[in-house]
Amino acid sequence: MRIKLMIALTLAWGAMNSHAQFVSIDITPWTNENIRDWTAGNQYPTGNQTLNVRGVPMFITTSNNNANSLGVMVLPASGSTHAWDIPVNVTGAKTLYTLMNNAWGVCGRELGMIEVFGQNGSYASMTLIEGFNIRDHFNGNYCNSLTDPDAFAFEFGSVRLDQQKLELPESFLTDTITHVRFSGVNRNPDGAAFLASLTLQTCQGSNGDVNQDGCVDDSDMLQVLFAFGSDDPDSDVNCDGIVDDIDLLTVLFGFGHGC
Ligand SMILES: [Ca+2]
Ligand SMILES: [Ca+2]
Ligand SMILES: [Ca+2]
Repeated sequence: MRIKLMIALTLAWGAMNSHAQFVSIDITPWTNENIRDWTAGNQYPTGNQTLNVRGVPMFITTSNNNANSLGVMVLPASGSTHAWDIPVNVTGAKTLYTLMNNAWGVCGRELGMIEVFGQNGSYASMTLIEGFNIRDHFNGNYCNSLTDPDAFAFEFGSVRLDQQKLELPESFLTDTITHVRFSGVNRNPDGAAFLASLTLQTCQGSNGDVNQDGCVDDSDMLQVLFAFGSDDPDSDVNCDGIVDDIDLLTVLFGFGHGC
């Protein structure tokens, strides 16, 4: 089984001097359904393309190499918990983004989990709750609400591929993610969750060259000073979510490097 890790083109998304990079994880080997066959599914885009969702590149795939399909991993109707471990080899991750929804759905029910495992023991999880961060794929019957402020309604006519967001603990910045687990139970009408896309955002610490012109000098120091106290990711050298004295010191200690 060949696992493709696609380094999305950072240049195509967002600022050129951002430390953030996106890594799309291709789920093609585990897809088991084509949701373009579901109710109003022909309103979904076809797979094998990258969608821009809130500035995040999300790769969607096909099912059985059918160019007119949108392949997803949907929890099988086994009546018991099913879990997939998706291998990942990404160091320095900051945020995990998914595109998920489900069949049917009763608001408030737990449908499963997304878990993230680091080589050195870092761990994060996101519980999938119907009507909170995941909902029925199709408008009309069942549960159609999305109330998690971190979830984003991403709609195509009357169907949707909503985006979930999981901020990872800081320990992942120095750890390597070994795998992401998608698990849960398929129950009608509670819901059967599916995963359509998985992207990790990483943050690479730097030597203080925040404007990435190859030289650590007064222009980098000024950029960090002007952003001081903010969460400006372009000036947050160590990727801890705030621009503070640690970032400024990194620039000072790196002063003159590469000039
Ligand atoms: Ca519905
Ligand atoms: Ca510079
Ligand atoms: Ca910082």
